[in-house]
Amino acid sequence: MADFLKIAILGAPGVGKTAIIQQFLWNEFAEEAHCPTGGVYRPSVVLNDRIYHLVILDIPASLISPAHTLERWSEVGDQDIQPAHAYILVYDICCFSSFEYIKAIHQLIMTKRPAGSRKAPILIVGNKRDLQRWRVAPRHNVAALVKRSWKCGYIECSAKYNWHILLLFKELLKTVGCLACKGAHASACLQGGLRGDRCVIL
Ligand SMILES: Nc1nc2c(ncn2[C@@H]2O[C@H](COP(=O)(O)OP(=O)(O)O)[C@@H](O)[C@H]2O)c(=O)[nH]1
Ligand SMILES: [Mg+2]
Repeated sequence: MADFLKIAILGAPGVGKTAIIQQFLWNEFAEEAHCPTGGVYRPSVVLNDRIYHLVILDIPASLISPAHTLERWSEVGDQDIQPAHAYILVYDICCFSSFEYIKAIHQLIMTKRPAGSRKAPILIVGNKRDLQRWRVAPRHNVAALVKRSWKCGYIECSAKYNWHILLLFKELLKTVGCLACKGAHASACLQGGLRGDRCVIL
């Protein structure tokens, strides 16, 4: 049996949204900034003998920013985009304004969420962990705020060094409630799969 999951990745320009996706899909990292147009990716993920077909929306800040509305998500290149099943909000741990940015986006999601609807989980991701000597706030302070006040998951990663990239997608799937077998977390491994739209075994 396969499940379809739409995951929207949001955050200020330059925080590493595209870099995270590229590491996840292709184990690649580019030092230069990616084209800011975003994109839609459709990898398949195998987790505990189940296949999940993901639609990952790399949403450019020009489309959705704290000044915009969530209705504009339908403009992201896929005609039938519905509200996402899960959100990844990325900030740069060295950039305070990028945290303020996702704080506003989080508020926007909460405001636009239809009353009584099943809550799509939101995972907060602090990227650029490799630059942590320049971080603007202690990790435990941010994690506590995000978990206690926002009721969101929190994870830090480095897209540059492919550190915690798999873990963050796995955490997200767990949170979505897709983890059929909760005991099998330690043996995470990535296997090269299909070209282009990859098949990832978590
Ligand atoms: N040092 C470091 N740089 C990163 C990391 N992730 C992304 N970058 C760099 O940050 C810049 C912006 O990345 P990009 O993925 O284009 O950001 P986006 O606008 O959020 O999609 C690029 O120069 C990347 O090389 C990371 O984990 N560590
Ligand atoms: Mg980008």
